[in-house]
Amino acid sequence: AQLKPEEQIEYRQAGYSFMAWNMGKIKAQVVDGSVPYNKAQVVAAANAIAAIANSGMGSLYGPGTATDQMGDKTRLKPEFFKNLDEANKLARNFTGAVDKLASEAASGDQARIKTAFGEVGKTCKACHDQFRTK
Ligand code: ASC
Repeated sequence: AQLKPEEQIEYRQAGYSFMAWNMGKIKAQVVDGSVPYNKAQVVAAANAIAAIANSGMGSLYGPGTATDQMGDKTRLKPEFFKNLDEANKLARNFTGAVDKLASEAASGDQARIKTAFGEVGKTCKACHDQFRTK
């Protein structure tokens, strides 16, 4: 059965929250250097992000799950549902960048991981800029 709008919002927020935790680990080790680089941890983090991003999150963006109906439970702009082709394109850019981050993590090349991490961040931001309220 289709999840209720409240449930869709809860699960997608849980997914983004867990991805953000893992992005933070990669950032600390590979971008900031505030934590020593540990290949296995970065691989695990990148794989966790990829698994979540590729788990079918699109099904958590059903009708009635934007701010017009759900108020401050979500930051999803109602415009999302009028621009689904654009939303799908942004989602594909995101999963593509995440898959690249996972493959670079496996290589262990920190410079390449850093670049791929930056590319993932851009695809996060592209969707926020268009479809997330401030
Ligand atoms: C993160 C996070 C985001 C993105 C974004 C990239 O780690 O929580 O929302 O990266 O900041 O621009």
